Amino acid sequence: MKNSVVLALGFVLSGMFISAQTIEKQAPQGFDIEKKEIPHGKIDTVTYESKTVGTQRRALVYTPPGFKKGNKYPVLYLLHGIGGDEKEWFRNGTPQIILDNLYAQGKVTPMIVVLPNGRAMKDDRATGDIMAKDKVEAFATFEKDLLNDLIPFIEKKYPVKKDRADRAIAGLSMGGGQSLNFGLGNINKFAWVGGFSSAPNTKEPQQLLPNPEKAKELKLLWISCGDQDRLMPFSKRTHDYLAANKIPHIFYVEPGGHDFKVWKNDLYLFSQLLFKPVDQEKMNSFLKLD
Ligand code: FER
Repeated sequence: MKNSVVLALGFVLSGMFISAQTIEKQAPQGFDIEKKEIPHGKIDTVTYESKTVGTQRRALVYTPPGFKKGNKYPVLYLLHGIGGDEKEWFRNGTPQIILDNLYAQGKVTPMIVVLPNGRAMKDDRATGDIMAKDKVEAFATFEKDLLNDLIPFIEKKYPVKKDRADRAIAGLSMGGGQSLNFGLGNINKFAWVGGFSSAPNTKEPQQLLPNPEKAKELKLLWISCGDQDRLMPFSKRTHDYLAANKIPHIFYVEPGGHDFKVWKNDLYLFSQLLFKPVDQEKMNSFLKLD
């Protein structure tokens, strides 16, 4: 009896050790440098009708290298921060370069990446006082725009898989809070959820996930934050609640502050986990990856 417990514990610990060893935590040099000689994905600007806002709204859409209309792709909705718009990731985070480079190495499952404007209001530009109440509230309104307007538009216009298992949501800061709020609030719609350096708009854990067991239906729940980021408490309290409720998730405390160096690294790591079989044992061992 005792021997078997020791054996089981040894097995679990060795699994943790192996996982921790094999998980790359920092993108290698050059991961975000454009390489001319490899195939490139394509960025489109799309306009969709938002019944939620009552306007035509814009989003960018990245289709992967080798994209074919005849195939069907999973989709990642990738959300920006409080000072950004649909171009923030594209300009500062260059997901198109990071992903092109990963595709060239066969490291990501082909997916479509949608970069929406998460400030769902008539004037959705990041101008004037970006912290104004109506602008901050518009980040919450975006839940309706995303679910009722943007996702149906993308699913009509692009060849995409429509199961929850083929839909991911992630974002940085305000977009991280949105991803946790919308993703965990709509587990029937999203199976992959990532919050990078999530902002104070992140709901309190009890509100975020009143029934923690439900989160076991997720394929991946990723929470990361730079160790120098003053917004750490919003990630930490979410992690603490998940850990207390034994919900498998990744909590990655990485070197850095509240900036794109961290978020590019997050995208590099997170994108490689998406839309692939999940090893639950491995997930558990990621409980705290730092
Ligand atoms: C705040 C501090 C930071 C806040 C939002 C942020 C709404 C968002 C930062 C970002 O998106 O980079 O108090 O309140």
